[in-house]
Amino acid sequence: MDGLSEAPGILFRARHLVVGVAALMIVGLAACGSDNGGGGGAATSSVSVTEREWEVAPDPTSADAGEVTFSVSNEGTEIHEFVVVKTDLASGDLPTVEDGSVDEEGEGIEPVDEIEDIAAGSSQELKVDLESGHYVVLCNIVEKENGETEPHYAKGMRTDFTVN
Ligand SMILES: [Cu+2]
Repeated sequence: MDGLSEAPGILFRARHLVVGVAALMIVGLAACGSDNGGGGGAATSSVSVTEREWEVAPDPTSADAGEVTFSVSNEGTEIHEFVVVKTDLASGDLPTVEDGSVDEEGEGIEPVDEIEDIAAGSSQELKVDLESGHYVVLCNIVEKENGETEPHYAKGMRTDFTVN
C-alpha cells in the first residue's frame, strides 16, 4: 500500500522538474536573443575633438557610417562652437558671408548639427547619424571687437572629416 501511494507523488515532482528546466531554457534563449539584437545595429564611432585658438582637431579624422559621437573639449581660452556640415568642398573653400563666417545655408553645404557654445575649459558631446561622405567640422563664431571682426573659421578653425 505504501509503495502505491508514493508513486503518484514522485511522478508529480518529476513533471514539475521538467517544466522547471524548460522554463529555464526559455529564459536562457530570451537572454541570448536580446544580446544578438543589441549588436545587430549600425556601427557606432567615438571621436575626440580638441578645440583651441585656432584649430579644430578631431581624433581620428574619420568614422564609420552610422552613429558618431563627438566629444568636444575646448582647451582654449575663448568660447568656441562645434559645427558639422556635409559638403564636397574642401574645409578652406566653404562659402562665407560678409563678416567672414561660413554661410551654413550656402550652396554646396548641408548643415548636419552643432554645439553652439562651449565655454573655455569645458566639454560637450554631440551625437549624430552620419552617412558616408565628406564633411567639414568647424567653429563659426565671429568676434566683434573695436569695430573689427574676427571669424574663427578664417583663423583656421576648420578640418576635413571623412565618413566611410
Ligand atoms: Cu572658435
